Parts: sequence; structure tokens; C-alpha cells
Amino acid sequence: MSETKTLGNGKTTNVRLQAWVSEMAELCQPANVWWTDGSDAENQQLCDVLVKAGTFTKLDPKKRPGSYLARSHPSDVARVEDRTFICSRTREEAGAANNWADPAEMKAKMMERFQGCMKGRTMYVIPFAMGPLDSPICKIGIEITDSAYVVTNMRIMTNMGQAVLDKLGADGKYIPCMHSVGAPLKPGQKDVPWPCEPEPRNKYIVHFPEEPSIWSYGSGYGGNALLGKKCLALRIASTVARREGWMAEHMLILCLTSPAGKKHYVAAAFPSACGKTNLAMMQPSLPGWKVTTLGDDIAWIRVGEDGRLYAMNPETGFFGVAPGTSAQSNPNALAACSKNTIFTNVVLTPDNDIWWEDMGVPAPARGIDWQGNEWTPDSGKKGAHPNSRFTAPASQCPVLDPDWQNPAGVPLSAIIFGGRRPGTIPLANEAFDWEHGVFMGSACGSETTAAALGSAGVLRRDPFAMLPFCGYNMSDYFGHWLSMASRTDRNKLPKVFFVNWFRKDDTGKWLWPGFGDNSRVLKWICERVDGTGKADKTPIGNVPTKDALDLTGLDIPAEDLEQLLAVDKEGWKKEVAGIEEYYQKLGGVPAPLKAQLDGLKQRLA
Ligand code: SAT
Ligand code: MN
Repeated sequence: MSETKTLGNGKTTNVRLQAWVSEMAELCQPANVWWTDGSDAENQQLCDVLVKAGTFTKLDPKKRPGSYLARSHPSDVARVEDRTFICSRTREEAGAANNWADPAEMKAKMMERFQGCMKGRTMYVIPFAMGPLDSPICKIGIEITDSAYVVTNMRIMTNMGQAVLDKLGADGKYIPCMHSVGAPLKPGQKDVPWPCEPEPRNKYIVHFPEEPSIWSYGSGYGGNALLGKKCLALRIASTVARREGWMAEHMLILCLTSPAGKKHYVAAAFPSACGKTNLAMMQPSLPGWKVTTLGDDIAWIRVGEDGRLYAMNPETGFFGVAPGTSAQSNPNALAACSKNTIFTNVVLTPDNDIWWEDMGVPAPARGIDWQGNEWTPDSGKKGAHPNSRFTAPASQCPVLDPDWQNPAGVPLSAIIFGGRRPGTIPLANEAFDWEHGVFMGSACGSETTAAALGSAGVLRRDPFAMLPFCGYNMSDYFGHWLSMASRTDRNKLPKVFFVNWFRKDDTGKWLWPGFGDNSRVLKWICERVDGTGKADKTPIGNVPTKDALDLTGLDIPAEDLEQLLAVDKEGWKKEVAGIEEYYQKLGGVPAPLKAQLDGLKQRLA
């Protein structure tokens, strides 16, 4: 220990924090301990370190000022759900949808793994806050990591630095988040650009909800390593929120403003890679309508003083999927990552810029692919990894909502659920009431894509888009959602909707154009909230009448629209059977949801 150097300008008087950092340094045996302060100067220093290590390639400052490209190890490209553990006291508390491990046994395993795991490396101490520091539900975390890449990403994604240590003061509490890439260096051993533990079975993303604390070992990528995001702001926060009577949700937050200037705030839950970022920053095709962004991934929602539900984005950046992001699909995301951005696993072009598939600009004649190899567009291989990402400051988004950092959050008019569903599920559907809305959320599902490991193109149930992110028993989580109706005046609750932009016809053709045209559905949703939108009461919910959607300027065949808004009874009977089977897999659900399922069954009979 004696030769361990202390670096960095982060200063704290918090005795508990100092003691914990010493204890962790003792355990991990790093060469140095660096207290980060989050300053620009420090960030530049770390970027220089990363360039020297070969982790970062500096991009052309004229084309992408302040931006870098990183390439991960091919074994470390996404969240590892089968290596993610919830270590609640009992298996029952974690529920059938989570990997459970006994907390004492897992803690012992972590102590073993972390023993000497940072040898030859610098241990960084990252003070970060999820949410504005003056928000009533702001949570402070301290991430300890041996990855400078993680520090630079956390600086974009969270409120990080000295202000957090100041807020913590001498005796403030924080959530300890331990992270190591799991690649200690022997004396004289040369480092690699992306150190990690390549063996999947040796990676651990572990949550101790009782403490609470997070221990992540072996991966340096995304949600595995940026512990403020999925680990703290969703898995741990969901357990805290349940205790404290609020909600931590996998939702974007946007504001839709009508031509007359009327604002509606909306939160929407979609499984990963269903276009949450695109919807959050959408450019409406309807003239005069405006969408502004408050968040693209996580919403913390609480009952406000006036009894309405208020949503706040605890993050300060976007960790967006790069492929498919184009001037057509999401010009605002492209603008957000025009500078001060970290790109991971995309193509490096000969002029030191970046490219990815479906970026909407011609591919470079040649480049370096995400694995660091020479690449040409006709090689038959993808240049960017399907789960390649940009880490961009939210403040650079041209349509950022002025209230995005409002400590009180914004009052929600509507909550939307959705998923990739090629059949049966209509374009839009309004829940009859809160309980029916909770039922809709519980039945969420999507065709899988590449963001999570596993096969693509199969229906995966993903209740509330929280399957990989709920820190406790899913059935209790459904119960918590139901309980919100008794925490406030139920007519102050947001209206709940289910949307599906991804319907296909028998030939596999998309029935709905999506993107900016989704504003037509958002408009209808706001009209329903205002009491003016037209809908048919059907067995599955209130579905837009044929003339309810504003289709001005959209050339859509009448038979396509008919399919999009039809209630396919036979398809729905299969859907009901699927939901029932899924409820059983979860080990049962609260009685009101069983009643919802039975009610739907009867209405379809
Ligand atoms: O890597 S993240 O977990 O942050 C993104 C995702 O897979 O949803
Ligand atoms: Mn997400």
C-alpha cells in the first residue's frame, strides 16, 4: 500500500468515503488512486492517457472536435444478461425473471475476484449524481473503476465531479459501485487497448439491493461498466423506489407542443433497440408540431405536490446505438454527436472521422472496422458492430427541452408502452384505466435485435421494457405499479397507451412509415388526454377510429390503415395465451392483472 500514489484533484471530507476507498485500494492493489474532479483539464488528461494507451483514436478536430473512437475487445460488445445477478436475501425477492445468487456467497466470490485485480493500473474514484443535485430524488453514487474509458464516459452520462463531493459533505451517503475490467498487469507487462476478462463465465454484474451496492467485474462495455446507468438508475433504483413510493423506469421523456403552444409531457417504455432515442428526438412530420427531448432511456417518476406524476431523467448524456442513426431517422442525435463524443466500435474513415451502416451517407471506399481491421464496403462484413455506440452530451441535442434538468421533473400527461411486433398489435391503443394500462405494460414484448446477446427475430416478453433492469421480483414490481393508483387521486394519473410502429403485412412490408410520422400518433394521444381524440371502444382498448389520426400529407393506402387499426381477434386470442403462459413463467402475478387477463379473454370470446 505504501507506494500507492494519490492522484487527481477531487477533494472530500467524507470519512466513510475515504475509509471505503482505502479499503478498496487495499483489496484491489492498484498502482495509483486517482480522485476525479470532473474538470475539463482532467478530462483532457485522461483522453491523452487513453490515446497513448491505444484505447482512443483522436478524430479529426475539424470534423469532430473533442471526439474519440474506441474499439472494444470482440468478447466485450454488449450487456451480459446471463452474468447479471440480483443478490437479494432470498431467491423469491429477486423473482423468476432475475438471476439470483446468495448475497454472502456472491460477496465472498467478489472479494476473491477483486483481490489484486487492479495491479499495475490506476484506480479512479468517480463521484457522480443521478439527477440534478437539488432534485428530491437525486441519488449520489461513487464508482471505483480501473478504466479511464469508463471515467470519460461517466463524465458525459452523469453529473460527475467535485460538486458531487461537495454535496456529499462530511457525512452524506452514497451508493458504492465497484468496477474492474478484471485484467491486472504483471510488472513490466504491456497493456492492451481494451483490457477485460475475455471469458464470459468470469464476468459478473452484481447487485446487492439490501446494502445497496454494485460490483461489476470483467467487462468495460456500456451498461456493464457505466454503473450509474442500468445498474444504479434502474436495478438498484427500482428497489429503492419501491421502498420510497416512486418509480424508476426504462423510459424516454419528451414534450409534444401543439401549434397553439400547448405542451404535453410523455414518457415511453420500449425494449432496448426499438427506437427510443429516435422517438425522444423526433422531428414531427406534422406542420407546426414540435417535440423536445428530456431523456432517451431512463425516467424517475414520483407523485408531485399537486398529485400528478412527475418524470425526471437521471442521466446527462445519450449512450445511443450508432448503426441506423441517420439524417432521416434521427438528425438530432447526429447533431448531438457532432463533437465532444466518444464513439465505440464504429468504422474509422481514412480522413479520421467515423461511419456506420445506415448512417445515410456513402460508405468510405475503405476504412478500419470495429475490430481494427482494414475494411471495404464490399467485404460482405459489417464495418460497425450492430451494438456500436455514441456517448454524447445531452446538452448538444438541438431539441433539448428547457426543463430537462428541472429538479422537480415534468408532469406526465401520458405513458406509452411499445415494442417491435410485426403482427396483431395495432398502431395505437388506449388503456381503459390505470389497471388496464398496467396490464398493457406487463404484456410488453419485442422481437429481439442485437443490443442484448442472443438470437435476433424471436418474440421476447419484456414487461415495461424492464425485464433486464428490474431489481426485484417482477410480480411485486407489477404490484408496485398497481399501487400508484392509491398513492394519488386516480384521475390525476397519466393516461396509458400501447403503440406499435413495427407492423408488417403478409409480404413483410412495413405498414407504417414510422419516424417523424409517429407524431401523428402522439398527436392523437394528446387529443385523447384533452378529451377531443376519437376512438372506438374495442375488446382490447380504445383504438383510433379510421378518421382519428391526422394523416395530412401522408400517402398511406386505406387498406394499410385498416390493418394498422384492426382488432385481429384470432391473433389476440393467441396473444392472450402467450401472456398467460408468461405470467405462469413469472410464478404468478397480482390478482388485478389476472382479472385483466380474464376480462380480455371474455371480451374476445
Ligand atoms: O449498454 S447499455 O445497457 O447501456 C445499453 C443497452 O444495452 O440497453
Ligand atoms: Mn435502454
